[in-house]
Amino acid sequence: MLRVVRALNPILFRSLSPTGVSKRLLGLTGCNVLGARLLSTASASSSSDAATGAAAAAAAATAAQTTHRQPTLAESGLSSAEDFLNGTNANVLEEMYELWLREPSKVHGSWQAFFRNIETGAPLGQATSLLSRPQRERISRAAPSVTAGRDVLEVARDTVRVMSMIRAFRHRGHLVANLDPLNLSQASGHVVAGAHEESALSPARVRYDLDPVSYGFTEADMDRIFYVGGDLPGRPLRTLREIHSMLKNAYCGTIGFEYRHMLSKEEKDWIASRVEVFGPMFRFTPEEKRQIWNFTAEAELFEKFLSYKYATAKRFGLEGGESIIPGIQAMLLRGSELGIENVIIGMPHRGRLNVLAQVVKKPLEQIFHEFNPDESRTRVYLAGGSGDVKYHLGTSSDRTLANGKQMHLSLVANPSHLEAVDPVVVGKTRAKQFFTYDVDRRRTMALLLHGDAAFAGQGVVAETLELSDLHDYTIGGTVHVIINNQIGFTTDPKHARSSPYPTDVAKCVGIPIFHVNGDDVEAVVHVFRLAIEYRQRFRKDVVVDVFCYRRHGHNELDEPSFTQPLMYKKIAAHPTILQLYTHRLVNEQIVQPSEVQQMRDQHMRRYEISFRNAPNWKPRDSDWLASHWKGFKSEFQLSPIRQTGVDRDVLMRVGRALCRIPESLHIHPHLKRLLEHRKQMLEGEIGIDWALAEQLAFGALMCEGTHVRLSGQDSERGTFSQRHAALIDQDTEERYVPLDHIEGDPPGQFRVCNSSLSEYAVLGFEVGYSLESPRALVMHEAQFGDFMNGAQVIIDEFIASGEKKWRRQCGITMLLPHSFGGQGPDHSSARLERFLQLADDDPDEIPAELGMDNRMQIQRANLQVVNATTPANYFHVLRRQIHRDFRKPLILLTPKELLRLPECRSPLADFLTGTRFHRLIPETDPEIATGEKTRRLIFCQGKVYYELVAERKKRQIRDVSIVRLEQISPFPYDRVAETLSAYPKAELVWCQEEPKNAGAWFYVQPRIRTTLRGLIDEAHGKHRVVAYAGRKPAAAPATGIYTIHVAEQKELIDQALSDEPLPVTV
Ligand SMILES: Cc1ncc(C[n+]2csc(CCOP(=O)(O)OP(=O)(O)O)c2C)c(N)n1
Ligand SMILES: [Mg+2]
Repeated sequence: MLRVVRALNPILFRSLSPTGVSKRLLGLTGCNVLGARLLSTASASSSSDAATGAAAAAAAATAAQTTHRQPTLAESGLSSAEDFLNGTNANVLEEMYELWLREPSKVHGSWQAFFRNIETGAPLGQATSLLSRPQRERISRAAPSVTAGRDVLEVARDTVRVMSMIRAFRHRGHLVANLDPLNLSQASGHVVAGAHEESALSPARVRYDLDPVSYGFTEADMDRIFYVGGDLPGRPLRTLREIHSMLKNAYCGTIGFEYRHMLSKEEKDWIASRVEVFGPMFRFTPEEKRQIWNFTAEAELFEKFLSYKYATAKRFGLEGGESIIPGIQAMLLRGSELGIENVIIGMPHRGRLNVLAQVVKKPLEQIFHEFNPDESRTRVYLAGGSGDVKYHLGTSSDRTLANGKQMHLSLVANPSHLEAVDPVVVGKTRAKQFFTYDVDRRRTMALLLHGDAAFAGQGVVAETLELSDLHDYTIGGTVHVIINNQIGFTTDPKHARSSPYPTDVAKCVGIPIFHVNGDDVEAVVHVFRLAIEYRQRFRKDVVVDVFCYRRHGHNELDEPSFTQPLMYKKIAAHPTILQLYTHRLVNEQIVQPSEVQQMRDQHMRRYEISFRNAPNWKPRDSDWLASHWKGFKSEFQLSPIRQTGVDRDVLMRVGRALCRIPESLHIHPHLKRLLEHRKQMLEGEIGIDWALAEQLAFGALMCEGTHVRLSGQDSERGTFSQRHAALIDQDTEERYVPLDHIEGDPPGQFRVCNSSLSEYAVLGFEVGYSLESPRALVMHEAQFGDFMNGAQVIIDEFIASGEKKWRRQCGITMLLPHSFGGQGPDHSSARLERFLQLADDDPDEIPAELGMDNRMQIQRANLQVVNATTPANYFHVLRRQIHRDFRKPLILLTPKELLRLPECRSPLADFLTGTRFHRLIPETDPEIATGEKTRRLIFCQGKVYYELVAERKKRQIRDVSIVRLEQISPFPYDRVAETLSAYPKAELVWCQEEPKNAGAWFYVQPRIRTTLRGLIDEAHGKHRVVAYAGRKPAAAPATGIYTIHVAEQKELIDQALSDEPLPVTV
C-alpha cells in the first residue's frame, strides 16, 4: 500500500498546480475517485470498515455532484481545523494535505490521523478505519444519510466499468490490433479464422467492447479522472481519455499481446508493465534504427540477389516476412546481454537460406555453391551419404555480435516433414545444457521458427510444447517464431485451422503470444526483445507471431493467383518492408536519400563477390564431426571392435548400489524381495536376469564416464514391473534411484525419466539429445513396441536416413518390447519388418571384409536391429553402443515373457572382462547332434527360441539344431555362413512368430540365399534353400483372441519341429 500512497502523494497533492488541479477536477473528479477507491476497498473489509469506507466514499461522491469550479480551502469556508468528515472537496483535501505536510498540528486531529495512516501505508479504505473510535463513530453516524444517495452507486459503477474496459483491452485488444500488413478482410478468413460478422470475434463486436460508450460513458465523461493506481502503471489518477488512449495504443497498435490466458499473475503483471506504457511503447535511437534498416536491407537484397542469379530455382524465399531477420538479430543481441551464449535453431523451408546467411552466417560461397553444386566436390562433401536439398541443410557457427559478445549458433538439419525438427532441437538443447553445466538454462536456448499452417496443423507442436515444463525435458524456454504469411501452400487459414490464430495451440501451456505486424519492423524488433527478456526471466516458452505475407507463390516457380487472386493483387501493389522503412527513416531524417542506393550497392557487391567465389568453395573438415565429436570415425575410417566385458570389481560395485537401500527408505515389500533376488544373482547363486543385466550395463558405463539417459512412458518402473530403476518410499513417495548411489561417485550421470505420453516428440527429443554428444547412451523406450509407429516420422527421417542425408551421427537406442504373447493386435509387435525394410545393407552382396580386424559393416550401415535373447547379450549390445569410435542408431527389440523366464538368465561369467556381444548364438545344447547328423537347422530370433527349445526337449528331438540371430541387421553374413557350413546336410528353416508378411522373414530369406550362394561348394550346401515356419500373412500383427493365439503358436512350433520336410518357395 505504501506504493499507492507514494504514487498518490506527488500526483494527487503535489504535481498538480492549483490551476491544473482545478481544471482537472472540474466536474469533481478527484474526490469522486478517492470516494470510489474508499468504497471499493471498504467493500472488501469488515462491515464496520465498510461503513466507514462507504461514508468517506459517499462524502467524496457528494462532492462529485458539483459541476462548477471547486472552492479552495480559504473559499470553502472550512478551516484547517475542520473535522475529517466535513472535508469533501479535492482542492480542500489537497491544501489540507500540503498544510499537514508542512505543519501537521495545523490540521484537525482526524485529518492528521487520516494522512498519517495513508503515509504509513494503510490502504485508503483502512485509512479511515484506523481512525480513533470516536472519529469512526461520528463517521458511522453520518453514513446512512450519505450511502443512501445514488451517487455512491454511480461512482462505484463507473469505476467498475473503467476496470471492465481495461480488462476488455487486455483480453481482446489484440483481436482488433493492426496486425495484417495487407489489411485483408478478416471475414474472408485470412487473418483471424472464424472472425466472421456474427461471431464474437468479429472486429465490429470487439471494437464495440473496447469503446467507452459500451460502458455507458459519454464524451462528457472522457475528462473525468479515475483512480487506476495498482491497476495501470504510471500516475494513479487518469482521465478516462488518457486511459482509453493508452490502452488503445498498447493493445491495438501494430502489436497484439495475447497473455491473459496465462495463470501466473506475476508473469501477467510483468507483461502488462511492459505493455501498458503511457507514451510510446518503444523508441529506438537513430543508430539502432540504422542498424534495423541495415538488417532489413540485407535480408531483402539477399532474396533479390538469389532471384536474379537463380531465377528458376526453388528457394522458398522470405519476401514479405523479411522483418524476422532484424527481429532475430535484435533478439540475439539482447539475449547475449542477458547471458545467452548458444542458440540452437530449428526451422522449415521458408526463409531458411536467409536465416542461414544473415543469422547463422553460413558462408555465402557455400550457399551459392549448393545452388549449383560441382558433382565431384559434392560427392567428397557427402562422404558416402545421399545429401539433401539446400533448404534442409543445417550448419553451425561462432559469431561475434555487435556488442563484442560471442555466440554459438547451430541450425539443425531437418526433413521436409514440417515441425518434426521441433523436439529434436529441444532435445539437443537439453543435452547441450547438460554437457555445459548450464544448470539454470540461461546460457543455451532453442529458437524454433514455424509456418502458420504447420504450427496449427501438426500435432507434434503440441507434443513438444507439453515437454516444455517437465523436469526431465525442460530447457528453460524456447522462443517460437511464426512466419505467419497467412497461407499454407494454396490453403487459406479458414480452411487450415479452427482456431482464431495459428498460435492458439500454444495456449495449452500458458505462455505469452505476441502477434506483430511484420511491416512495422521496429515493432517486430521490440517484440523479439521482449520475448527473449521474458524467456530469460521466467525460463518458459514464448511465441512471436509475425503477421506478414508471401510475395510469391509457395515457391518462386508457383503461380499463387490460381487460388488467391485477390490476395495476390494486393501483394503486387504492396511496397516491400525495406521500402516502407526506408521511407520512414528518410522522413525522420535518419537516412539521407543519397544513402539508399549506396547501401543497396554495398550489399549487392558483397553478394556478388561471394557468388564469384562460390565455384572455389571447398568443404571444411570441421563440417563433418564438430565439437564433442572430434576423434570419431567416419564410415571410411576403421573403428576397431572391442570387448565389452567388465571387471568383476566394477560389476560388484554397481551391484552393491543396486541391492542396498538406506534403512530410512520404506520400499514396497515385493521390492524388498526383488532386491534380495538380485543379491543372489550377483552372488552367483542364480543367473542374472534381464533387468539386472540392464542396470549393470548402465552402472558400468557410468563408472567409465558415460552419461546414461533412459526416457519413455513408465520407464522408471518398466512397463512389465521389471526395472524399478527408481524406488518409491511407501510413506513419503520420496524417489530413490539406486544407480545414483554407486560408491566412489562415478563420473557418468544416470537419468531415468518417465515421459509424457508421446512417442513422436519424446523420441525426437532423445534423437536430438543423442545428436549433441557421443558421450551419452541415450535410450528411448516404448511402452509397447507397437506404439512406435506414432513416431514414424522421426524413425524414417532422422534415425534411418539422418546420417546419410546430413552427415551427422546419432547413437539413439530404441528399446521396443516385442513378442507374441497373446495380448492382442496392439501389444505384440514392434513392427520389426519396418525397421528391417529401412536397413540399407545390400541383400545381394556380402561385404568383402568381415573379420574382427577389418569389419566395418555396421559403420557403413544406416542402423542396427538387434533382438538379444540373453541378458548378457543385452548387456553387451548396450555397452557396444558406446565402446566404438562411431555412433549408429540401435533398434533393440526387448522381451516381455523372457523377463521372468528362469531359462533366460546369464551366468556372471558372461559379463566379465574378455566377453562381448554375439551377433549369432549357435546351438548351445551339447546333446544335440552336430555336423552332418543334424537333420534340420532352424534359424530364429527372439522369444520363439525358448519355445522351440522347450518343445524340442519335450519331444526329445535330438537332430534339430536351433540357432539365434541376435543381430538381425546388418546381417551377419560371416556367422551365418559358418553355421550353414557346419550343418551341410541340414534342411534349413526360418521360424518366426510374426505373420509371414511381417517379422524378419522377408529380410533374412534373400540374405540367407546370398550367403548360400557365397559358400564355396556343393558340399557346404551352395544350392540349398530355406523354408518358412510361422504364421500366415495377416493384416493385423496378431489375433485378439487368446485361444486362437495359442493355437497359432502351437502350429508354428509344430511346423518348425515337424518330422516331414517343409515346403519351400523359392
Ligand atoms: C508434415 C508435412 N505435410 C505436408 C507438407 C507439404 N508442405 C510443404 S510446405 C506446406 C505449406 C506450409 O505452410 P506454412 O506452414 O504456413 O508455411 P509457409 O510455406 O507458408 O511458410 C506444405 C503443406 C510438409 N512439408 N510436411
Ligand atoms: Mg504460411
